[in-house]
Amino acid sequence: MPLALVTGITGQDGSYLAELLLAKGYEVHGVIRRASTFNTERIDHVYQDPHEPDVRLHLHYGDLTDGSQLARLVRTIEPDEIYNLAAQSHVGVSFQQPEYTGNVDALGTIRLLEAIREAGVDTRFYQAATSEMFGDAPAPQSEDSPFRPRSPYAAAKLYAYWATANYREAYDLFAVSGILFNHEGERRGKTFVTRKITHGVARIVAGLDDALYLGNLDAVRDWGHAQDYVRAMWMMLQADAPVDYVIGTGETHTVREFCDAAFSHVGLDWRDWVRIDPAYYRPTEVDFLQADATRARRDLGWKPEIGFDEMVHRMVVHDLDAEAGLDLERAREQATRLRPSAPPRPTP
Ligand code: NAP
Ligand code: G4F
Repeated sequence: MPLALVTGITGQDGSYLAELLLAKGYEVHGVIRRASTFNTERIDHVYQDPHEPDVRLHLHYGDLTDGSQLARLVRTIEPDEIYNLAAQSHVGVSFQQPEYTGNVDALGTIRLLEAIREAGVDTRFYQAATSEMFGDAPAPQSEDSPFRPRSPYAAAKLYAYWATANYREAYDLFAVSGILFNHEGERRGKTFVTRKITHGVARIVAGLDDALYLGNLDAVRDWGHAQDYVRAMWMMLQADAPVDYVIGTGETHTVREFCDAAFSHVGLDWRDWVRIDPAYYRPTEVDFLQADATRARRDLGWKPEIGFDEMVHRMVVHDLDAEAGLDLERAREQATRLRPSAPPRPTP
């Protein structure tokens, strides 16, 4: 039975990856942070009581800032594959916590790579790199595009990217970076813009909010569904050789278009409900991300299966149910009775 160690297992991607690996027959070891409240909501449905027989999901306390524990986990578990998904993953927050973001996202990766090197285990390593590293490089961005990071988060992830490449070359480690473009879904954190919007739609329909406050509506992103992207992570570690890959759909939308798609799902005009709060503007913005994932399609045979419209649909339907207890039909009916509280319309 193959063994996988997953950092960031309680996150969006970690939870989907855990499901995928368990379905493929892996024994999965996840690293979780100690918190004063439960932080395992996304993996509760696959959690197994350790006292049951044939348990294949094991959780261990750990933190990317704690190198000695990472070393202990790698040495004792001896995983065949390691997926490093843990990160302070919010670009906006990284401007407020640049030092912490660097400690976790950059140095945390080095701590894990060092743990592997020192333990001498024969393992394959996946690093969660990001399209943010491209910054304002011309679109579409491929593996050959220049890196021009525009945030502390992107700079930290670029450090981790080069560290991964260096350990591959220096120590002959099967270590790869997946340069993943934005991927979303029903489990996306509620402070990322897509989920903030679909969650906001649900709260407005439920009468809990009368406006949704956003920042830059002009940003263009290449949004896919996280379930497709964790499959790409796994495929990269099954390849014959360690190669970095760009993963994305190639299709782009503005934040404004995402608003339109989500609000029109329930028959509302987004311009009546969305307001601009400059607090959400970033000191430097990444304006246009579009993936050229030709290499992944050619070498790995990877392609996305969930399109933009289906993704938005799934997120809106999920949030209407979770937040308002409504199905789409009843939500649309309820939305006809809503009246906007005379908001100033943002510039279209
Ligand atoms: P996410 O939902 O924010 O999950 C981040 C995970 O990292 C959570 O499990 C979190 O634990 C954990 N974590 C944070 N700080 C940690 C620390 N100091 N030590 C140990 N664990 C820590 O992120 P995601 O969307 O699943 O993304 C997964 C990875 O892919 C991240 O590295 C992200 O930067 C990268 N990435 C994401 C995207 C995307 O569009 N989603 C695109 C490219 C790259 P808690 O649950 O306790 O907070
Ligand atoms: O949803 P976002 O916060 O995602 P962002 O910054 O693109 O980063 C995400 O994708 C990266 C891959 O490219 C990952 F590496 C990273 O970990 C993360 O998952 O913001 C998307 C766009 C930005 O241009 C932002 O300025 O939406 C804009 N935006 C407008 N209003 C907003 C808001 N973003 C957030 N979070 N909140 C707003 O109110």
